Amino acid sequence: MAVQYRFKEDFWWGAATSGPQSEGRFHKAHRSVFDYWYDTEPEAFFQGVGPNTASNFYNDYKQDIAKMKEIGLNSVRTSIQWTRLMKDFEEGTTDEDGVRFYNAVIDEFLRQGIRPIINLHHFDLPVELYQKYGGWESKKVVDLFVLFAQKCFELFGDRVKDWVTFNEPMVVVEGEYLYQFHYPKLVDGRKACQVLYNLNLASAKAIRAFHESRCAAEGGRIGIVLNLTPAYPRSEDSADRAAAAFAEDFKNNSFLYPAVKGFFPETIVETLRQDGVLWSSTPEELKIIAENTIDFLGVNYYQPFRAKAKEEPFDESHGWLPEKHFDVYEMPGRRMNPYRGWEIYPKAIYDIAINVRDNLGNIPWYISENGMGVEGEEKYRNAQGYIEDDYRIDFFKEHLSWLHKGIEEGSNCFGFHAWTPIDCWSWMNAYKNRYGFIALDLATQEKTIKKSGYWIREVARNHGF
Ligand code: BGP
Repeated sequence: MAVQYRFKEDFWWGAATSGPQSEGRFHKAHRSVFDYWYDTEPEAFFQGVGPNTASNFYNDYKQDIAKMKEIGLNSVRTSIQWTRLMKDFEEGTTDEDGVRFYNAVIDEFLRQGIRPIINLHHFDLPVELYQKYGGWESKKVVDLFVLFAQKCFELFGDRVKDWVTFNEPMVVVEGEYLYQFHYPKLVDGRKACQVLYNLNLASAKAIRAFHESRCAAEGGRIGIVLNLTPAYPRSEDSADRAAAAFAEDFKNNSFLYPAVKGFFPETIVETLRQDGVLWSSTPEELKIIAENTIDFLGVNYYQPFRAKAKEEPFDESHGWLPEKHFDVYEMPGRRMNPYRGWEIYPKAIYDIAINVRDNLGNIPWYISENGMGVEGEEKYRNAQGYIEDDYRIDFFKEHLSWLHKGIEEGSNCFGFHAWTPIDCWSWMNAYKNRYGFIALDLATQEKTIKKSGYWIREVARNHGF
């Protein structure tokens, strides 16, 4: 096969999932905020389906990993659930079955020759830490997270070489404290900003613990996974550009800068101070953030963000929101994924690559999630029994060709992970939109490879497409 877009031989071809979205709740002693939310308000979830069974990875991990191997993935990211691993969050004791399970999973990945990338937090805060301390609003919880992280490094760091502190911490800020799509569904700008700061602090403290552990000495690395939504202005007009610049700094750089450069964007600190919503910090904490930056960056890219200057003055009566400084711009004619309601704009991946090269010290990075969620895929199942998801293959090809261009121009990108290996449960949307290379039949738990799964196998084999 002629390869037009060739990637280097050791490029990561893989996919990402998370503990809460794949394992199911079997044998879990504690509840995460999502488990709790489902138990108390099941109707909030698409068709009333919660995280209880998910895609049954807890029981099926051997078969699932074998399938990931079959489609040629050389690396896979998943997460360790805080609520599964720990017996007592404050004493730092671990649950026997949790330790057994994650050991078995990691060993199975390695036995199949798949590199496991282990993430420590994928929206799954233990609900008792929310009820007792206010969750990420509290610096006590920051330290309890570090205790959990240390346990993970101790238990699994002999085999896991690539660690991630947080998946999409901005989604915690936005979903829980601004736009009400994650429990506790608050609208509280001041708390949102404190949580944003505390998550950055928690990541830096976990990175410090990692660098002090033997994992780092033995060649391990630690990073963070951020959902980057490059912000584009409606026009070149200075007011539109200023609006987009604020959105870029708030949505992307308020995690990217601390993680990579060790400090917050000055404009954000200044604006939040003027707005009276700046977080509380101490010089010691800022020093920890400055001194403990990431070894590599994961970028989840799904959609761009488009901003325009405010047309009406911001209504302060409901409290502060970042929208005080920009309006969302719905660009006419933009390409949309109609199922998820997200814009499709593959070139942004190139813009991210160039931004990393030019403004972030060309740190080693990879695409840690990219994908297309589609509803009702069963109708594309063919006579041979597999789903013909050509739209997904085209989506990946477009994104990969822009990524390839960025790499050709010197961006230090070492891999591409799709969301997700096997159709999995997705928060409020449950199983509405499917993303996997492998289809899940919810009724029978049968898992069948889609056309995109056979395609990615060829891509991995040929180092390109
Ligand atoms: C990312 C999350 C994933 C996954 C994905 C798809 O933001 O890291 O957990 O859910 O998005 O999004 P959704 O499931 O909302 O369609």
